[in-house]
Parts: sequence; structure tokens; C-alpha cells
Amino acid sequence: MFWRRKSNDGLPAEGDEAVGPLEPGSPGPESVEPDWQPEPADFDDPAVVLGSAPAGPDAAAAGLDPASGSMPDPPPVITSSGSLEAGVARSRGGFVARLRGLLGGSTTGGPSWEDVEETLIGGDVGASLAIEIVERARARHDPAGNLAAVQAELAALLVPRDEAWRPRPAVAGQPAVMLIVGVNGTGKTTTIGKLASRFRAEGLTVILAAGDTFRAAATEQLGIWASRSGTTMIAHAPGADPGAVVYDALDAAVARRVDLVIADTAGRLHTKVNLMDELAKVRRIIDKRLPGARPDVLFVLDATTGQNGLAQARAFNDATGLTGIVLTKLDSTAKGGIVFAIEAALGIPVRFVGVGEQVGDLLPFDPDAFVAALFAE
Ligand SMILES: Nc1nc2c(ncn2[C@@H]2O[C@H](COP(=O)(O)OP(=O)(O)OP(=O)(O)O)[C@@H](O)[C@H]2O)c(=O)[nH]1
Ligand SMILES: [Mg+2]
Repeated sequence: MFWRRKSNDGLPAEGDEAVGPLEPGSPGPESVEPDWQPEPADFDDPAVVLGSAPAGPDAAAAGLDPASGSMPDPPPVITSSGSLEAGVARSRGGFVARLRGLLGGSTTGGPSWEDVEETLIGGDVGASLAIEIVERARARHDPAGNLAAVQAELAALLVPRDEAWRPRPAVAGQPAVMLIVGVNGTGKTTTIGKLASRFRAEGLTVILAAGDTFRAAATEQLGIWASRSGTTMIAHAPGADPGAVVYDALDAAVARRVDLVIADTAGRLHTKVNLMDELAKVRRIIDKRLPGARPDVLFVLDATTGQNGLAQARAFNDATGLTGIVLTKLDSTAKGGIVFAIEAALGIPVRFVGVGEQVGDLLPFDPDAFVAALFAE
């Protein structure tokens, strides 16, 4: 069974009144996979949230219109934005300061390139990459100096990217889709909240899919971000099939002509084959519901994880075909070198970096600005 209810978020909603099961013969989730059945949504179950904005006194408390529970218009604006300089301060004071100490001063007798190598490894650049960088930096004989040579070699590792990137629908008139994946606790749900706020502030309409049906509190957490960002959330009961939730969200987005669907997923260890298979299935469900959708699959990596992040990214890439990386908690590490390691290893661009827990603390990743901030004196 598959239900919709009247929109309470002020978004244009085709068929808003059509509360109830889909008409027989309509393209329902059953068409996705023969053995796949969506969980029935139960409106009496408080865990089932279709549309995140509360009505009544709760709405007033949340700053919404108490009569309708609809979100204020215009959409929320991100008033303060995190700073890249502050976000990389620890790394700048950590492995980059050490590089500066080794390479920046007088080079009488030449620097200890072995120490440079070790410093790069300590900064999470990775052993083989550190060796390559040192070899190439030495060979440059850079007139600007050895520190500039290492800086240039690091910058060259970052993959070229389309600077004007933004989520785009593959097919005109369809929603753009973002699937957010990663291991436990890396910052997926927080990143979704930040992304939703960013895109709402840019004028897009957004639906969040509560695809983490594993953790009981996950839907509640996403719901808070949905309220804050003025977005609708589609959720099922705990334990439901995440594929069903995502299917339902895509369905709602098509019906309401929403611009963007961002799907949360439960954190999972990249070594758990069955959980990775589940994620691959969610990816396939997107393709089946919106053929040719080419969703953005963003891998959320905790910057404090270290080199294990590479193994994680590879496994998630195999399962879902990653299109981008979000590097969170950059503010919490002195080892920001993982950015170079991951781009060099996978050729997948970092799209955003998280530099704090607040809504504005997600910055589009600009390679030049990033390297400049790391090496700023
Ligand atoms: N300092 C800092 N903390 C962050 C950042 N991004 C997320 N966090 C924090 O990381 C913690 C985990 O964030 P969640 O968004 O719940 O992580 P998750 O990946 O959804 O977790 P699971 O759903 O349990 O797998 C929270 O305390 C966030 O506030 C960031 O960029 N910087
Ligand atoms: Mg989460």
C-alpha cells in the first residue's frame, strides 16, 4: 500500500487531495523489483512523517504558520557562513606548519626530504603519494623555493572540476537526486540539513527522504533539519525498506514538481556486504523510478578517519558509483592531507567540506582556495 497526504509545506502539490492508496494500474513501487514491497505508511504511527512541518502550537514554537504548519516564505537564508581559513586552522598549524619549518627557511645544506615525506604521511597524504610528491617537488627546482614546490605538487593532485557544479536533473522536468552515503557517524544527516538549507536559500524546492530506517532517532533528527530548512521530509516507520522510502520521496517529488530530492541513508561499515548490497539496491531503485536520473551519490567522509577513509570510499564507489565526496569535520583535524589522498586515488572530486556543526558550516570545495588557506602564512 502506498499513501500520500495533503501537503502542508506550501509547495506546489499536484494531487494533494489524493490521500489513499495509488490507483490500480498506476506505476507503483511494485514495478521496481518483483520481490520488493514498500512498507505501508500508517498515519497513526507518530514515526511516519509525510511533510515535516508541524501545525498548531508546535508550529508556532518552530516559527511556522500555526494555522497551516506551512514554512515561512521566502525560504530561510543562511545568515552566517563558516570560514575556510578557520576550518583548516588545525591543519595549517599542524602538518603544514611542520612543512614550513622544514622547507621555508634557509636551505643551507638542503632540507631533509625524508622528514618532509614523514610530515606528509603524518598529514594523512598517504605513504606512496608522499614519496611521489617529494620526488616531483625536488625535480622541479622551483625558483620560488621548496615549500612552493610541495604546495604546487599537492595542488596538482586535485582533480579538475566544473566550478559551476550544482545538482541538476538529468531529464528536464524531473527532480535532481542526491544520495548521501557513508559509514556511521561521519556527518551524513547533518550534511543533508546543511545542503537542504543551502539549496532552499538558493530558491530550490527540496524533499528529504528519511532513508535511515535503521536507527529509531534518525528520522527525528532529519525532521528537525527539515523544519529548519523549510523542506518536506518523506519517512516510513522504523525498520522499513529504505528503498521504499526513497521511491516514495521520488514519487512525491515528481507529483509536486520539486527541484531536488536528497536521500539520507543509514551509516554502514564498508566491509558489511549485505549492507552495501542494500545501498546498491537503493541506487537501482532511483534508476528504475527515474530512468536516466544520474543521481549525485555523495560519499561523506569524516576527515579525522585517516587512511582508512580511502578503503571506505573504494567500497562505497563499487557499490553505488560515487560522483562526489563531502569531507566533514575538517575543523577537527590537523591532518587535512586526506583531501589530496582521496582525490588522487579515486579521481572523484570533493564537492563540499564541513567546517563545523552549524548550518552555514558547509562550504563548496574550491581547490585553489583550499590550498591557499592551508598554506597561508
Ligand atoms: N566539528 C564538526 N562536526 C560535524 C561536522 N559535520 C557533522 N558533525 C557532527 O558529527 C556528528 C555526527 O553527525 P551525523 O550527521 O549524525 O552523522 P551521520 O553520518 O548521519 O551518523 P549515522 O546516521 O549514525 O551514521 C554530529 O555531532 C554532528 O554535529 C563538521 O563538519 N564539523
Ligand atoms: Mg544519520
